[in-house]
Amino acid sequence: MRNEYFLRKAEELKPALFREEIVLDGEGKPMEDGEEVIYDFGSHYTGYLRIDFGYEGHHPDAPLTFSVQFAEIREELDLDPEEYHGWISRSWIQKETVHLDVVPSVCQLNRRYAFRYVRIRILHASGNYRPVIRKLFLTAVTSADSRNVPAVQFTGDDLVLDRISQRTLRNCMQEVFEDGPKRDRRLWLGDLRLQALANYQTFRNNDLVKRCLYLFAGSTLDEGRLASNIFLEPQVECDDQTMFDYTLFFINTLCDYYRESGDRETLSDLQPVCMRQYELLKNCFDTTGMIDTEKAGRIFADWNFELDKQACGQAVWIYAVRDLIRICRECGEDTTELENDLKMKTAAAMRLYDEKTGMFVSGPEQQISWASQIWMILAEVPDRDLSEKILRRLPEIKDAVQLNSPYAYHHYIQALINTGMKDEAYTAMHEYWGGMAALGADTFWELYNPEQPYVSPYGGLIVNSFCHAWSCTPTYFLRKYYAEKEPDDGGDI
Ligand code: RAM
Repeated sequence: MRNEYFLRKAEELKPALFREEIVLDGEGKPMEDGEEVIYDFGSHYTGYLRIDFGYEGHHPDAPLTFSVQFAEIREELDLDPEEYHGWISRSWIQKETVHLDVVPSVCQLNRRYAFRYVRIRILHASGNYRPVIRKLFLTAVTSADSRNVPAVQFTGDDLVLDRISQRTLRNCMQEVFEDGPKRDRRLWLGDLRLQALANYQTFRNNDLVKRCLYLFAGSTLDEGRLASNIFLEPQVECDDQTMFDYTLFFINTLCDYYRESGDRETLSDLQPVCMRQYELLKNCFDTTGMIDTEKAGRIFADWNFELDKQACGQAVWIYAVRDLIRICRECGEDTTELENDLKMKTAAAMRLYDEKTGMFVSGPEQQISWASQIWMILAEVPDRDLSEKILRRLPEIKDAVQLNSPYAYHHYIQALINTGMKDEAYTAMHEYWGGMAALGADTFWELYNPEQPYVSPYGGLIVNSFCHAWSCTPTYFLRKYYAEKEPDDGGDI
């Protein structure tokens, strides 16, 4: 379903991109067939590459063919694309074979790439000439305006995390908040929510958040259900997959946006979209208010195939409906039904609490996981004392299903902060994101588990994204909770 009014609003908010030119000198020496060279741009960029080829010898009498492979982290270059047999397309691998008909000339590669390293391998020239790489020109693009970032005097490891986070977000901020500039290069709801939070503390491009909200509202599935992600080209169209939690996060993202911007017009335009999601998801619960995971369909929560998602689904619903009530109140709507429903589903959620273990359990196997505890705490199902007990005990439960993504880890940090465990949150954040920094990350990664730093849910590291915006939230935590700042003046909700 298309809503032209919403899509027009989104189109009007399309941002201009800032460009930065970076030039590297080539080797400047004649290269043989089969010879290769790796260039390092010094940090991660999202952008376009041109390669200036000259030659030595006679006038070139045949095209030059070369391969070019881009890598976000150095380790990626050691992986052979031919050995990738995972379940998402190998077309994401940033490697091309190029024919250059005219030598000397500057070869413009058409795709936009996400990279720090580039490997160029000469495949075939001819007996007449040997190619020479003279220069590489990178045009980096972003819609993030660094001049908007409030000055905060961070030092030491805080400074490191803040910078890497900002670079991650900046390189993902294009015409929308992309999940990752290498893959999938599009707008996902769960990612958007976290990017928006980091953006409010840094680049402060509220209009980009607004644009993304209107894009989701402008292209929905049957009956107005919000998709988990949106394609932009050749025209805006939502993906046909839905995720229970991502659908609900539209509500939280709108509520946060209103809190920041005080933009009433957008709030009242989109409040009916939020209510529609609430209506559509009603049939995902049984008569006692407990989620039926068959009916709820896919719940994301983390990249972890072991994780039972029942408790997470129940809690995310509660977490979202709390914000839905705030939105509806602000719009002058009656919230009695929502409040009663919230009470019932919160009581149902408490039935997942197991006195024996002192933990929330999930699914038929009564699984204990970090994600279930975290989401129940964020949804304020347990009170503060119980939340604290759970969070203190959790690390001792060795077989509890762990967290695999910075996305899931973000929620752990937030749960600690909400429970008043600010010091523990700070330490955990530094250990986790600092672990990636210690491994040389220029931008934070899509997946990271300290026990298995190069974990991939896709069946191959080569398609992982190493600049993934859902991992950019240390800057949000540091600036919101650990730095001295002027008070906010957004909407009062
Ligand atoms: C990944 C995307 C995105 C995430 C989904 C669920 O493929 O890159 O970040 O939201 O999965």
